[in-house]
Amino acid sequence: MQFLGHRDFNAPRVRRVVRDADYSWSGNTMMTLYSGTTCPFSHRCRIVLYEKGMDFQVIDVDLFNKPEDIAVINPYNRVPVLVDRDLVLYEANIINEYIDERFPHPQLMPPDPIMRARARQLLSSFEQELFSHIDALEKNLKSADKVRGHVRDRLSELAPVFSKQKFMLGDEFSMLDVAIAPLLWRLDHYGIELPKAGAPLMKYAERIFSRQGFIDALTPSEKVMRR
Ligand SMILES: N[C@@H](CCC(=O)N[C@@H](CS)C(=O)NCC(=O)O)C(=O)O
Repeated sequence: MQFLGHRDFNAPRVRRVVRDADYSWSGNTMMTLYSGTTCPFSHRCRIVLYEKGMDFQVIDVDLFNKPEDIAVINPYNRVPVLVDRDLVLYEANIINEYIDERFPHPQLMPPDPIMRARARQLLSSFEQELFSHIDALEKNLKSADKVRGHVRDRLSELAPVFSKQKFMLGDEFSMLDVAIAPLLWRLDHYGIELPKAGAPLMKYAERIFSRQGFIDALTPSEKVMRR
């Protein structure tokens, strides 16, 4: 596994496609994210890493030619996977909470236990209501049309919130915004069109898309998903 060196804070991170990589992680001291180049879950983790501005490396995993070694580090054989010395984590939200606690600035989960519990509840609702359908959209399964309608309706319900506030939890960017951003970025790509009433949600989406951390986190394949 290659070490990419220290971060120049003005430069976007180096990203490389790894096919014949050495996936053994012993001895590597840099936090490493194995990330799918078009994977919305990996996208979430990249956003958090870039928002934090600490040292890390991203290894691009080609999901159409997935290295067998991913199954060695994740029994579910999926990305994202985070390796931090002896710690190996999978599940995007778990990875993101770990990064947030390890590098508390800027803090993305609310500091107050009650608000934090609410945030986790909402993260769970996003998974159940929206992200559980990603596979159907990614693979354009038979159910994709029904799913498009479902996702459109759930997002339209959220839209009025953004007439009153800048971000999901108020005026501060948080883990909730990170969690939903990859879906908002992919709406055109998935063929999901919001009704006019969805305009405040799309304004909110643009606020996220203009953040430097969000821009830096995009892979070349993601950049072309939105016109
Ligand atoms: N619930 C998981 C979902 C991860 C997931 O579904 N990853 C997909 C790519 S987006 C994957 O690796 N699929 C296996 C494959 O394509 O072979 C998470 O939050 O990390």
